[in-house]
Amino acid sequence: MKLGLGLYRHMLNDEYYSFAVQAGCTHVIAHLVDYFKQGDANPANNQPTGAKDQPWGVAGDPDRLWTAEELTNLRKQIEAAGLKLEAIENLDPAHWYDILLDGPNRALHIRNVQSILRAMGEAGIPTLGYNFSLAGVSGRVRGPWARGGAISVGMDGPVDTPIPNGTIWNMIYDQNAPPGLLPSISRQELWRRLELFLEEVLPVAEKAGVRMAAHPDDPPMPTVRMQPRLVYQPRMYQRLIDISTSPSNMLECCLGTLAEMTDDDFYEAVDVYSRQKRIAYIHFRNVSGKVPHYHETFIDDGGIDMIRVLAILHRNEFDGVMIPDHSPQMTCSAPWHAGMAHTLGFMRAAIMALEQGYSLAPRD
Ligand SMILES: [Mn+2]
Repeated sequence: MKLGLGLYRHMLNDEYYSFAVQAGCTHVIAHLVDYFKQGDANPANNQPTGAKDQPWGVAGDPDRLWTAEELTNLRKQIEAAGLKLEAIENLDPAHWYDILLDGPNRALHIRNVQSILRAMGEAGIPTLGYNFSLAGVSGRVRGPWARGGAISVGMDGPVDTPIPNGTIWNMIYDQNAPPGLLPSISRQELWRRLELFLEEVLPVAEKAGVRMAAHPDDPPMPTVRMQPRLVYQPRMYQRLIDISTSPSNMLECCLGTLAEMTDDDFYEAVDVYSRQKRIAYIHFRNVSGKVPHYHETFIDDGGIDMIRVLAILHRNEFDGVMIPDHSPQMTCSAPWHAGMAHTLGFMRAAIMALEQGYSLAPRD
């Protein structure tokens, strides 16, 4: 098991790389989408949440794809700092919105994703995290709900406000879109769009040596903002895996999101997916409660026994990267850093204990 740190675009610099190395990380997962651009609801040193039904910000330049050259430079910078670049997390909505919407630019957007996959292969970056969703991460609220009154995020009920035209995946891709709302589609139609997408991009990913890693729907509700979701119960990840046996068809396994789900046994899900060797990397996070009422917690303080999770992953010989995902904001001058350091310290201690063969079996 490898310890990594997820860094947002504005954190991709030497200061943050040093912090990662100092905390015991060997890997970085990089976000290239600028979630914080022109958004007023997101403090830059926290995870993006937006307001409950407000977008994170404006998507990137639709005509500027990430090139092999800039990706190679990023990998080299990260390697110069003593780390490895394991994955790029998330596609920019500007580059693929009509794949999600089945819109007029779909063919162009398929070529966009194929180009990005080839560029990543050329740059030697092994994984692309993605989230096939219309509403994206929306419907979450912030409050002093974690231990000691630390600010965390969560959900306080379903969010059913429809998505306005020009917004997808919780970001604005067209600021001049005509007024109006995105019509609801069926779940069957959304699965069809995902299947078609994977059919067209997985062969390119495989040839480029890049794994596509799917994040489950966060928050995992059957519908969010009047649109269906794909993976909102643990068992639904299997349908995604079964779409293709390609070694590039992988999971970005978000433990917090799985824990927020209402059905199935959480530990069994971790066991089943890690035994199938289809987990590309892991978002390590704890929560209390289930959708539509849950809060993110400190890593040692939620409903999930995170040591038990690590023991399952260790037993199944999971050798991928794990990153802290989110943490509550600790009260100090560097809330993001403190939250990450706390989570990383917990993870490192448990991983060391497991790898050194200490018995971590529960008493009963
Ligand atoms: Mn996650």
